[in-house]
Amino acid sequence: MSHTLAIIKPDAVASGHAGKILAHLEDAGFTVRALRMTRLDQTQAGAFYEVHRDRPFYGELVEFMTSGPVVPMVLEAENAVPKLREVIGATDPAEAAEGTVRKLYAESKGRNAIHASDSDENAAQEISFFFSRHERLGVG
Ligand code: 3AN
Repeated sequence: MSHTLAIIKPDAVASGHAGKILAHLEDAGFTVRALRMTRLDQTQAGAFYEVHRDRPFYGELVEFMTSGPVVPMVLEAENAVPKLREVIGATDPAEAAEGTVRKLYAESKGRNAIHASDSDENAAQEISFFFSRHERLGVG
């Protein structure tokens, strides 16, 4: 079993889709190992998206991710990272496959409902960013 980090983003929390997205992920075979609702400040969101600092959408991304509550969670499954990327679909909902979380719930490339780690290395880093060892119940 391996682990990945998902974040239900402010657009999906605000539109009342957090519960449906959580159910979707559980139905897809993930076990939730840690979860909370929180609101990121500019410093936290800036640090989380540090790798995108030079991208033209960085400012917009940080502003959006601090605009309301988010729901980060640790998910467990076999091949959790690639499996979750498949379940959430392409970054742009217009290009996301039918039945994926982004196809169902995302509004646009920026307001795209959910984040998922893109490698095992980043998953470990992102899990530690949000959850202490105690909170993730001894996992990872
Ligand atoms: P993914 O979330 O699918 O890994 P990345 O890593 O290319 O996509 O981008 C990270 C985040 O930056 C995306 N989740 C999205 O919210 C935001 N983003 C990506 N491209 C754009 C864009 N062209 N305009 C606004 N936001 C974007």
